[in-house]
Amino acid sequence: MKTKVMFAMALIFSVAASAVQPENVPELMTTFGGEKVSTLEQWETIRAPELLKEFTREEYGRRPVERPAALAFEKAEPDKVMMDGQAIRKRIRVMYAGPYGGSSFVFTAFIPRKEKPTPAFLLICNRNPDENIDPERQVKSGFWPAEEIVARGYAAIAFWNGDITPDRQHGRTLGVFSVFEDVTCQYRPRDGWGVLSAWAWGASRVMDWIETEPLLDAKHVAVVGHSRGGKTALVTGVYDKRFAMACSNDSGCSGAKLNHIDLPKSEHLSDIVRTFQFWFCLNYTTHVNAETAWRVDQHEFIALMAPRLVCIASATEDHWAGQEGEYWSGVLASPAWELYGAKGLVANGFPAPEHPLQEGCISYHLRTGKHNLTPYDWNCYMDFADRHGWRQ
Ligand code: GTR
Repeated sequence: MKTKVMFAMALIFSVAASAVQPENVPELMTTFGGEKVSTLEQWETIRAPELLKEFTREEYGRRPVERPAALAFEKAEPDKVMMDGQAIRKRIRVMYAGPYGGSSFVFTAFIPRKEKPTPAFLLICNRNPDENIDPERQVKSGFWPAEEIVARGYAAIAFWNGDITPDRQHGRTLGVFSVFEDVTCQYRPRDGWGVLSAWAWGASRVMDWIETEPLLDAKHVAVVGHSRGGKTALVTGVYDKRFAMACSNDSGCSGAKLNHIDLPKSEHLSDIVRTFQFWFCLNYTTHVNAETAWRVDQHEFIALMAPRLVCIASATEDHWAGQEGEYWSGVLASPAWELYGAKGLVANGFPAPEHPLQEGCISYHLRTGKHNLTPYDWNCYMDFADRHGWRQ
């Protein structure tokens, strides 16, 4: 009896009260034609492809290229032993060319000095690179705690999104866009890729290199991003199945947040499209102020990660990202994992801060504090990878 009471109390303390519930959410396991999806085969051959097509045409846009024929890697600097001898640092230049020219970007990898190939976390850094992903480690930031990542036995890899194309309206005419498209032409197809998809393309090119690097275990690579980077991490994982995990930190609207939930303080399509139309394809504007009339929602985008691992994270003060909406996407995406005989997000309700839910293949945690990517978030992601045997 006493144990029962204590168990009930523990449950109360680990579950925060949340009255907000999603409403009229598009049904994940019903096709656009109205057919119920109950087998893995139906999911893989009908439902997942039609969802991917919809998100590509209506939200993130169609890429003119995946891995280009002209792609090469070179050392931007000689390898260097750093972090008190714990890691080897590599600085790699990715060079690529297309019909309209060529471009390149450099990324940094700190790889633990181990006998075995190591699993890795790849950060898409959307903040000032000098302050957040300093390859010299003169400036250290909790946004990318590379020393801690290495100490836990994972490689820490990072690139700056602005090196793929700038995070501005005219970003759509620069960087990778100017290599594969005629950017002097005013016409932009309504389903042409937006900047989020371009950054995700960059993450996939880093994966192309990871696959060639014997010190790394390419089968266990997580892509991580915060906020706009967190939206991009999901786009990366969904379009590139080589990533075994996607960590979407405080990604909010057009990332992990469900639209079919009434969270007045959170960002809506009208807000994001007003300021950041260039992140998406032009068709996305059609859904402004009509997102709940659209036949899909973000949980269905997350479901396209199944059966791989997903981490979703929120922060208590980050109402703009819509914490409950991020949580509910995980819950409602879960049936996709069940078709693979796995569990998605195992939850008893919206959790209290610092009570990560990590039993299934979707991890969700709420952290006390502001919109940010912190060592606490990183440790949750690494705990989840540990739990799934990434460091054997
Ligand atoms: C905000 C934007 C969000 C989020 C955030 C960020 O201004 O409205 O969608 O992406 O920026 O990236 O920090």
